[in-house]
Amino acid sequence: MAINLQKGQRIDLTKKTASGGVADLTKFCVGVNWGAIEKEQKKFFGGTKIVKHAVDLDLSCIMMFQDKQKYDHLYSPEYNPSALAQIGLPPGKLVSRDGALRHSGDDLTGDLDGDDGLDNEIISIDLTRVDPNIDQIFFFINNVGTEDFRQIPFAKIRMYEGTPTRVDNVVANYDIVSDPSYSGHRAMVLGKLYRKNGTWKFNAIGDVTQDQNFAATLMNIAKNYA
Ligand SMILES: [Ca+2]
Ligand SMILES: [Ca+2]
Repeated sequence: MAINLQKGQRIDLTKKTASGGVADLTKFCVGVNWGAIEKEQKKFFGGTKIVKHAVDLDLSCIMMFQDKQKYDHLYSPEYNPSALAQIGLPPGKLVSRDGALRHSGDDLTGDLDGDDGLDNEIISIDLTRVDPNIDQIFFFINNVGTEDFRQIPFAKIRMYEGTPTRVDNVVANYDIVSDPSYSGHRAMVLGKLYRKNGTWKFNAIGDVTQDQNFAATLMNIAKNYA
């Protein structure tokens, strides 16, 4: 049974084995599934039509080294590298240096034909490959556009076993548009994987912030959460 995560909830990363035992969950995906906004618009000669409005959410990740001075990152390669350089950030990339985390790529629209049941942006994780000097991995979401989370028809986060195109076993779910307190916000510190006594755990932080773009959220995390 998947856990419905509550804001601030901490979970152990374990799974049931076929023989009924418990094993560490080391390979899984963190995915976000969301929909484009649909609005009914009056037609000139009467009647209505549905107009679709793309929503570009970005799922990003920052991996903090123990010394808290260094980090690795996954964020969209679509971000302008020279604009990033001006604020001291490296260009976007989809694979972590240790090869442990992989991003499926920047989805610019959300589901245009209703919920397809698949996540639009996915980070695949293999905890056994994470650099031993990294002990916190933060996930965060920004909306590139101006809509706040409550205007998006659906936006769900989940942790699951499988691949970007195949969901085998959902470990945890997290609904980010149903919470009224998310109204008026376009950025969220989703949660963190953290290593404690050699074991990885997950904290569903779920803090919405006033950050205007992903770079502000990244710096906010490095300064206030790491
Ligand atoms: Ca995107
Ligand atoms: Ca989808």
